[in-house]
Amino acid sequence: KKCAIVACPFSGGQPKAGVDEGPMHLLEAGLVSQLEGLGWKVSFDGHHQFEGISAADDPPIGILKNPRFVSRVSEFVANVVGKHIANGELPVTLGGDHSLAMGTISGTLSKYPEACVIWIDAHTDINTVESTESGNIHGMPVSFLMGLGSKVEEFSWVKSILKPENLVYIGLRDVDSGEKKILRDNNIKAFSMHEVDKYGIGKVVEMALDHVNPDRNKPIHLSFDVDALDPSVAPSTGTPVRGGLTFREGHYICEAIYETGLLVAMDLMEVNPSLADAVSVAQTVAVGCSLLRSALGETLL
Ligand code: DIR
Ligand code: MN
Ligand code: MN
Ligand code: MN
Repeated sequence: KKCAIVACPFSGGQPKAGVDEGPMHLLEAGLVSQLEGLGWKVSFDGHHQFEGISAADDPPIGILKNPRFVSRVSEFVANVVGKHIANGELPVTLGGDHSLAMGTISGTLSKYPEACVIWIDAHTDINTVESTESGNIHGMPVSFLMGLGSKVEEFSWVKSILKPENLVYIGLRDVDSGEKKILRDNNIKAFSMHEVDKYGIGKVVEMALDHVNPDRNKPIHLSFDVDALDPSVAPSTGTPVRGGLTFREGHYICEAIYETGLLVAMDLMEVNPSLADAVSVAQTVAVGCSLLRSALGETLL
């Protein structure tokens, strides 16, 4: 049992400063020793330092903001994650904003092209170059991974091999109209908070796994945006949306995925310790650590 912490202090996929401090806070809260306490051998090679690109050298492409910076960081992260998996380690990537998942999932797919992705988020992050209204690339990584929309030369390193049938969402409640069309057109399975209310989280996770992993034999990449949780549970994040997952629903998802024995990589994204008061920050950081522990095998009994 080996895992590797990939600490990514990166905020270029969205406009709010501070999300780059997420990894430092999660580690200062004792994440490494917490995972060691679950029996993992944990490697942590320090916080990656991403060299910024000046605004003058990174003008928008269309309306995409910081495209070169986002692309280069994600490409770097893809290589790091891919190497850890090749080493037999389970990479645990700490964001940073969710554009990083372009990198982490590329890394996972480089080793396991048939891996499925379970994306836990208030948002679908599947805007294309055509559909994005914000130009914030953290709202777009899934479309790049699937090769949707017109191609951007800067992102040509992304292999775009994620198939729609290998992706499932849980926790959605703020999906742009253009994204809703993309989900329909590509037949992408999604469980919004409506389905969580209707069926309960146990049934939703079972249905999600039945869709992407019917024989329970494919590797799983879990990409968890902390804004999937209700803002009362995880207040310190850049785009909170009310009506989210409870503390237990979030943890149940992680526990159930651990129980499959198929988890090969995990992301914990969008913790922003500069938003909200100190108590809320500590609460959000603690929840981030406990979600990670649940996904790596912590049980209640
Ligand atoms: C919105 C917000 N759909 C966008 N996305 C967010 O900017 O594309 N993702 N907040 O986490
Ligand atoms: Mn700080
Ligand atoms: Mn989100
Ligand atoms: Mn997200």
